[in-house]
Amino acid sequence: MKAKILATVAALFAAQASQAMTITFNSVVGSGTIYTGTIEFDGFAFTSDHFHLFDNKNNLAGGDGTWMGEEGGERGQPITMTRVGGGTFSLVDFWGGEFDPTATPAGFPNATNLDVLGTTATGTTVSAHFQLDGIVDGRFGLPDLQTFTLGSNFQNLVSVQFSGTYLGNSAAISLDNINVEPSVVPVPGALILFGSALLTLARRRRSIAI
Ligand SMILES: [Ca+2]
Ligand SMILES: [Ca+2]
Ligand SMILES: [Ca+2]
Repeated sequence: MKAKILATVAALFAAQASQAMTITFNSVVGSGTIYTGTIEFDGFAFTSDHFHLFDNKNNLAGGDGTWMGEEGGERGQPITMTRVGGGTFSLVDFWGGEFDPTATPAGFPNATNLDVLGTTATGTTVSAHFQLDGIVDGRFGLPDLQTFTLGSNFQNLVSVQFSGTYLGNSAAISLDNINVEPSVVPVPGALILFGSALLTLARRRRSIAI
């Protein structure tokens, strides 16, 4: 009986475990439209003062279907992601890269480094600094975006900010296929069942002791 109760509780909480998911941006046609503010994908909000969604019809960096990008120079603005309606998540990995094969340092330079800054639910910050490979030959040819993997400290996050730099200044980046694990808060019903299971166990132990 005890094993059965514990198995039920374990199954209950396994069902509540977070599920990994990939944000592809592919639900929106990447027309190159300038976005100012927020656009939502798969329960996540992406916010910036100036960013774009492109696809492989544009001869920019080659993403996987639609991808998100921001330019450098005076237009270079960080992109911040949060969960719609609040909540925490883990950032596992993402595709990142430069932005425009024709970009020049004098214009809107491609980033040589991509920085990721996470803020946790307790207010602490975690950061990761990635070096880009300099490969950005457009949608054909070589892969332009690399996969960057975050450490285990990128969890319990309330927001993540992506930004690029070239010689210390704001520079252009692209993002795609962001793998996240949204945290799942156990529903009240599950907590009640868990409490009931513990109570039953306690009673059985007491009756055995008597
Ligand atoms: Ca995509
Ligand atoms: Ca690249
Ligand atoms: Ca390419």
